[in-house]
Amino acid sequence: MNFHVMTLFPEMIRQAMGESITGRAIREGYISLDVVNIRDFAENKHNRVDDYPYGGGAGMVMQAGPVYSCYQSVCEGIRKEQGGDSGRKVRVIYLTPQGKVFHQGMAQELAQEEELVFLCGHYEGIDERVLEKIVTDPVSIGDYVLTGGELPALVMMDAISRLVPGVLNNDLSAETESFSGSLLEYPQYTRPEEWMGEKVPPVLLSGHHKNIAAWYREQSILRTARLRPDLLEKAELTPEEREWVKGQ
Ligand code: 6GU
Repeated sequence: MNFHVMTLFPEMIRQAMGESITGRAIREGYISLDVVNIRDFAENKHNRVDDYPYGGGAGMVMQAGPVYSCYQSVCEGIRKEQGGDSGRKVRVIYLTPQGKVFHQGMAQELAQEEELVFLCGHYEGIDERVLEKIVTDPVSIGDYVLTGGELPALVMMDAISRLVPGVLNNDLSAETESFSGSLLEYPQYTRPEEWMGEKVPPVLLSGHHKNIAAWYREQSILRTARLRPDLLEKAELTPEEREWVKGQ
């Protein structure tokens, strides 16, 4: 997976992606990160990339020219890296509260791509004409307003990275964790066996793997029912499990 990020705050992207699991994945070559500063494509000597909105109104708008030049530079980089045009249309994700709301299924779909380009806006937005020319996927990360697209791009890259083969230590964990099958994770415990008078559930100390697996499943279903009943509707439960959770 090769991520390309167009932003006015390149350090924000590099710093966050350089830490923890994504940082290791980059160093080990499972993912790559190409961050491009839109300001490098400013068309004036003051390096300004925003201007007043036509029609008036509050705030500033990012100009089409620098964003488009930045995009062309990213595309040129991809072509060079691939040794010619792959024929595949690269997906350009524009982070905007007006986009489709990001979810795990979208992360799974995007993780299949070889290249992903993220366009992070700032100020009040970006000139619509360049968005129409280059954006394939407008995406939001939820119904609240942020100051820019950097944090949403980081959220998406984090969620996508962990689905790329090799990024997590075990291929299983990305599968079994929260939201696969739309169930929340079961509670987890580690040493000590008793903490502030609270004991670890005895089944986990039993060494009986079948019982433990059944308890995990039960806890996942219970948690989902209590905390996210909306998820339970589309969850993959057996008819027996559906009947059982009704009685809980
Ligand atoms: Cl993608 N951008 C901004 N600015 N705010 C958001 C968002 C994106 N998703 C939720 N809020």
